[in-house]
Amino acid sequence: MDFSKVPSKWLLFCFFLLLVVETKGENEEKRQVYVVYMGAAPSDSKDFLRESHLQLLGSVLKRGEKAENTLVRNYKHGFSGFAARLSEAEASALRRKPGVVSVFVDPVYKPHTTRSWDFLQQSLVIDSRPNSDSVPSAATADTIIGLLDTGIWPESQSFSDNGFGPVPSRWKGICMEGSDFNSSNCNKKLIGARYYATNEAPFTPTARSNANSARDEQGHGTHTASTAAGNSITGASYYGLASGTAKGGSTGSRIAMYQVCSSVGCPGSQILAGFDDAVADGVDLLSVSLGASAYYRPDFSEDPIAIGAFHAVAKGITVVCSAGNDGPTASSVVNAAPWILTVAATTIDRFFESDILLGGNKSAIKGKAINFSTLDKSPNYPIIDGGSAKSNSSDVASASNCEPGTLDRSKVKGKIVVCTHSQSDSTKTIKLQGLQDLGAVGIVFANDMQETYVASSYNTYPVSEIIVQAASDVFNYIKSTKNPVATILPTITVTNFKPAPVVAYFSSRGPSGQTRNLLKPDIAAPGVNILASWIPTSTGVPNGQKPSSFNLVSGTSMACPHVAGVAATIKAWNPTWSPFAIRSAIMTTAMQVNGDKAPLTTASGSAATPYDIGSGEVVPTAALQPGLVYDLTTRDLLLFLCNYGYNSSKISLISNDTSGFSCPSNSSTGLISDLNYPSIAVSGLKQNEIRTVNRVVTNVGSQDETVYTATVNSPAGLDVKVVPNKLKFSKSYKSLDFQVVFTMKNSSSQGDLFGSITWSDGTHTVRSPFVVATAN
Ligand SMILES: *[C@@H]1O[C@H](CO)[C@@H](O)[C@H](O)[C@H]1NC(C)=O
Ligand SMILES: *[C@@H]1O[C@H](CO)[C@@H](O)[C@H](O)[C@H]1NC(C)=O
Ligand SMILES: *[C@@H]1O[C@H](CO)[C@@H](O)[C@H](O)[C@H]1NC(C)=O
Ligand SMILES: *[C@@H]1O[C@H](CO)[C@@H](O)[C@H](O)[C@H]1NC(C)=O
Ligand SMILES: *[C@@H]1O[C@H](CO)[C@@H](O)[C@H](O)[C@H]1NC(C)=O
Ligand SMILES: *[C@@H]1O[C@H](CO)[C@@H](O)[C@H](O)[C@H]1NC(C)=O
Ligand SMILES: *[C@@H]1O[C@H](CO)[C@@H](O)[C@H](O)[C@H]1NC(C)=O
Ligand SMILES: CC(=O)N[C@H]1CO[C@H](CO)[C@@H](O)[C@@H]1O
Repeated sequence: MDFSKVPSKWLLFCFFLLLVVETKGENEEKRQVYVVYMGAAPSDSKDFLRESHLQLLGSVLKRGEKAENTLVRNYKHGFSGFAARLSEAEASALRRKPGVVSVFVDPVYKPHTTRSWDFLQQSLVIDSRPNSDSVPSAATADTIIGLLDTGIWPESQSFSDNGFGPVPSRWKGICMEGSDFNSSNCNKKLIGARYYATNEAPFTPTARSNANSARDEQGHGTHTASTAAGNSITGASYYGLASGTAKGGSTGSRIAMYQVCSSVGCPGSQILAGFDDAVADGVDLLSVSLGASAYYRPDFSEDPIAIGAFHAVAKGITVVCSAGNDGPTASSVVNAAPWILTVAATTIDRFFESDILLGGNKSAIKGKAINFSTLDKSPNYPIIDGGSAKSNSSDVASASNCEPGTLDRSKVKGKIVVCTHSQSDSTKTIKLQGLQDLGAVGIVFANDMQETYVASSYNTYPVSEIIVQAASDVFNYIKSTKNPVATILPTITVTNFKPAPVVAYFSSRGPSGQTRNLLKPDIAAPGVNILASWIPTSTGVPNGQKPSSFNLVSGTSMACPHVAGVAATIKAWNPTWSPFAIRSAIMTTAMQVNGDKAPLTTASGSAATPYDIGSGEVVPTAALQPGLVYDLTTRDLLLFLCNYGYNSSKISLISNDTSGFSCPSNSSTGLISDLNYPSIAVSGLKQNEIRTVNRVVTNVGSQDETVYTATVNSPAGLDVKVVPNKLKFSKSYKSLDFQVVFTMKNSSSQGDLFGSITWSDGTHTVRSPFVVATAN
């Protein structure tokens, strides 16, 4: 198999499958880690639960084998279950035991940064929240944000506890001792840290750098934690770039880090342990910037994030997750369970420009990238196209792409090389390493995709990235002269860049692969070139400089903690609100226009749809005063599971709140549309068919007596009515029902039709996007 021709996403998928199924079949005795999920934890003794887990495990093992020896860890706070080393036969036997919801091979998830896995060990970057100054400070509110991530760098200024009062007494967490990390690394800001060591390959201490400690050695967790709740730090920059104040979304919140990822990934068994402990420790909110790849989307009952989040939310803990970085492919969104707040990524109005100057004094070609190169400012360096430097044994196409091993050293040494690049190629890091080894002085990547706004960081190596149109100017120049020369200019920070925000090309898209009757993602937030705290690293430090304590990074990973920060502020203002009310406030107050008041667009320039941005770009100030909220209860989620196809017996294992609950006999996937969600999705609507969707809104505004009126924005061919279209709230009528009636009028309108309904009382605007997928 020629791997250079295989799309990298598929390679990643294959790699993933290898991790998962490697040991299957070939040997019944060969064991791997399985997760055994047993639903809600009973309220009684935790010690008893461990005993019963061991007993259950022992019942499938060979006589004489000790259950203790195969148990990896058990879950007993947020939910019940365990992880154990099992053979396939033992796993199947457990699957048939009463009380077991699911048994699945421990999957490996990854942080949602834009870099492919090989990049994670290198450099990634962060950014301060735009315009967060206008958000009232909730410094006295004591919201506790837990993060499941790669760990934390406790010495970062972002986590200093100056000015913080005592740790809230309801906090039950710990600061776990580990290598280079002890209890004095936690303080009144960073109030808890846990890690999950294991001896399972490939996660053994020797295989990972951050063995046995919550200390972050990747940078990702430090970045997300400081974005969610880091202190305000003036004079922050990444080697002079993006300089300003770095500030978390909720500076007054406390932070608890659950290190569930190491350099080799995030095992599901550890993600579950993080959720289990966070629930017991007393976090108010969880920010989870990791997930499965879009090509491996397990059922809710076999997805550690969906399972952990379900039980956290049932306890009133808001769970915010990244949507994934597999866009712009349709239906690539992950973490799409209806109890999760799913976040897409957009750009901010800051951009990093690294221009290319060609010989003969042509005007500079605008490129992007972050470089710390020391090239001359005048175009003194020979520039060639990779294809013309091919080695004798390779073909022009591979050489044009600068695939490793295709270039002739003597032809590229001392030169700037132009490489075409598409998503299916080897990664840019791999290409860069190859060219660096051959002695090239710089690289121009001519991208065939829409990553227009994402500036990758190349540290000390001179790189610029341009889009295909600009590339033709470069290629024409190279052809036009005998000795073409060029240089790559210093990276500059461009502020007030327009348009912004724009949907990040990498952001994963709807519709949800699990159900077309629930709209995902939910919301969009900044996730491109974000500046936030980082671990000190010796790699990529420009000559004569000290390692930066900040970095610029991109990914839905970075968008997620922005929304977690907003959710924490709402929670601080309204401590009794459910996770669903908080999510509703964030979604119904989002904006659908950019800084120029023009509709939000994708990186390719097309109008952004709810499949790209959910209800829109988060507006932190507006989210504090939503007026009305679409609330839910755990029971509504159980009803969702009925409609999704789970039977009553499965649901009664998952939730212990099922007394008197059974699935209605009319349960159907169509009724998922009736879940009281702040957005609406209806699928399979036929010509002339009428579909009615139910909703309930609750007045949370300061006026008890108020009247809201509905307006509808509907696409051509679809008739949409809100009944009634006026809602009169009063002291005794805080919650009111209404219906949205969809009628398909024009059969030539086909596909996914988007629109919105908006309630307004003149002060508040409460908007819900809808999508109607027509029958085909
Ligand atoms: C249900 O499970 C939760 C943990 O998920 C536990 O805290 C609660 O006490 C349980 N309730 C009952 C009635 O067992
Ligand atoms: C924690 O580690 C630091 C530095 O290694 C040391 O100075 C301090 O005494 C340790 N504290 C505890 C409680 O062990
Ligand atoms: C380019 O033009 C500038 C002034 O416009 C001049 O100073 C410089 O020498 C020129 N360089 C070349 C290579 O022609
Ligand atoms: C490639 O082929 C050319 C012409 O056939 C020859 O001169 C050159 O030495 C070859 N280069 C290598 C590295 O084999
Ligand atoms: C419920 O569904 C599970 C599988 O999800 C199945 O094993 C079980 O037999 C079903 N129970 C009933 C009562 O249909
Ligand atoms: C489904 O059945 C329940 C009673 O079990 C009823 O209240 C509800 O109205 C029914 N829904 C529909 C859409 O028929
Ligand atoms: C139906 O929709 C098509 C395309 O959207 C439009 O051209 C046509 O005028 C519509 N017909 C009616 C009767 O509205
Ligand atoms: C941000 C930064 O350091 N950029 C560097 C990029 O490379 C030029 C030289 O080509 C340096 O002068 C810049 O400082």
